[in-house]
Amino acid sequence: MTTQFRSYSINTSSLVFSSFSIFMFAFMMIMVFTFQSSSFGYNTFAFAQNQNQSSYLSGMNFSKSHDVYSKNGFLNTTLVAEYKIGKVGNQITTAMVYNGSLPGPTYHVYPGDRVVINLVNRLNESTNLHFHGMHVSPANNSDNVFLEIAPGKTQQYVVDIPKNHEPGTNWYHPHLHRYTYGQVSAGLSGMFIVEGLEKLLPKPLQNITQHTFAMRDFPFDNLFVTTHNLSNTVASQDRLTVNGEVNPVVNMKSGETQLWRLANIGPENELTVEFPGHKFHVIAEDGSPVWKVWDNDTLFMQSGKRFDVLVTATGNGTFPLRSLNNSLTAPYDFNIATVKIQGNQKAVQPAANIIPAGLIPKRDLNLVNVAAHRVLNFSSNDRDWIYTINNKTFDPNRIDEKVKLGTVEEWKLVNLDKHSSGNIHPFHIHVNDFQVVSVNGKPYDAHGYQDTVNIPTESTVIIRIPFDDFVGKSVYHCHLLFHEDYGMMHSFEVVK
Ligand SMILES: [Cu+2]
Repeated sequence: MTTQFRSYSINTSSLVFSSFSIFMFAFMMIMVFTFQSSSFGYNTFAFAQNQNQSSYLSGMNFSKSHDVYSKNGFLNTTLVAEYKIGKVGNQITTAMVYNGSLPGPTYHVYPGDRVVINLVNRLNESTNLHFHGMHVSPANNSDNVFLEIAPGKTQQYVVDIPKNHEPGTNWYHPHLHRYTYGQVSAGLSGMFIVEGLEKLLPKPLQNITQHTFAMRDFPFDNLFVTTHNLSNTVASQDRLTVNGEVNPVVNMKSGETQLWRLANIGPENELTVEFPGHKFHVIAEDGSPVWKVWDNDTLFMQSGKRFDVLVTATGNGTFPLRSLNNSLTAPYDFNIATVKIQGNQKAVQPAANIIPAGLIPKRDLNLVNVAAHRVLNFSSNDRDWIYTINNKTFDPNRIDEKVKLGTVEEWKLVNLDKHSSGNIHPFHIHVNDFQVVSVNGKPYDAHGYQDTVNIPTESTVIIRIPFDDFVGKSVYHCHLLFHEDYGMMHSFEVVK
């Protein structure tokens, strides 16, 4: 049930222990107690009875994630980032949460919508917001990760979703350099779903039952949440949660086909997802519907990765949805969820007859002119916590790559780290999806576009990126958020 944190060698001198944060945490705890004791008439007595802190705290919890839908082309909402104490599994923990829930609210939007989110920062540190996988403007108060929202401040985000935006599963999380790993680890992430994917399926599947699996490792210890002092977490354990729960139950009827939106919205751990005896039919990757539906027994999902899959229940009984042993962060299998398949009286059409060959026309970037070739070398210095692209750590005031709007570029992504380091680097670029062209010199038969691709150790991945629609400054980076915070991020600017 537990997975282990990726271990970093400890270098305490590179982190300043924040006594101010400890003070704020103590202050917050007092406020929480004061608020709770005044909210019940009989609470003075109850408080006196509950002198044991853990029994008192056991009454508190995170809320369930709410579904928030846009209406008539508009979604106007408030997102409050704050601290909260609650339970993950049976363990009490302090988290950073959006609107009190774990994970944050799930937003359901449609192509053409205007999304207005008032982000209220009630943390004791700065934060901001990124919409991972969305093809939207990176400028001004849209998907702009260069904004910094100070403690106590509110920032209005306005995100205009293009009318031709693809339906699929995306997500949101803080993206402030140096704070991203700590804040996402502590609980800040949520789902952002562009509706309409099932409309691209054959008629019999258009009213299909859907489940979202917002998967993330959790919790860190309480001290980490307020101080981000990593030396506290190196030897600790975490648990995988799905929609805030440990090993939840999913019900299916035998023969039924469901649409599962699988998303790794955690800070760094990889999952190798398997549903024994069943195949995943992938209909969208990273929020992009595929031109070629493919199936596999397992799906490798690094931080940030999404797969929308069709699954047809076979047999009858209880089956684990699990993550397989990987040598990096979880050297053993563990459950993600438990699937209960019940016998179905009604005959259900076998899935093989209705699963489509593809959802969209193929747009092969192998066939287009390439305007520029670039090489990006990723390398790690684990001892000093320095992670670089082309030997440079992130500098928000430097533009690393200048790109012309309306062109397609070919980028060669090279992971210089040795196999023995275990340092894979999941590459992610904002705003613009890409097609993988080759892996280690071998042509890659892409099924569609993606926004995150793993660069294994001692490996080269070549991608082609169309820079359509949006000018402005944005970033690409390694999606192991620890690597990102310690330098492995660069900026690019799209110009006319
Ligand atoms: Cu990395």
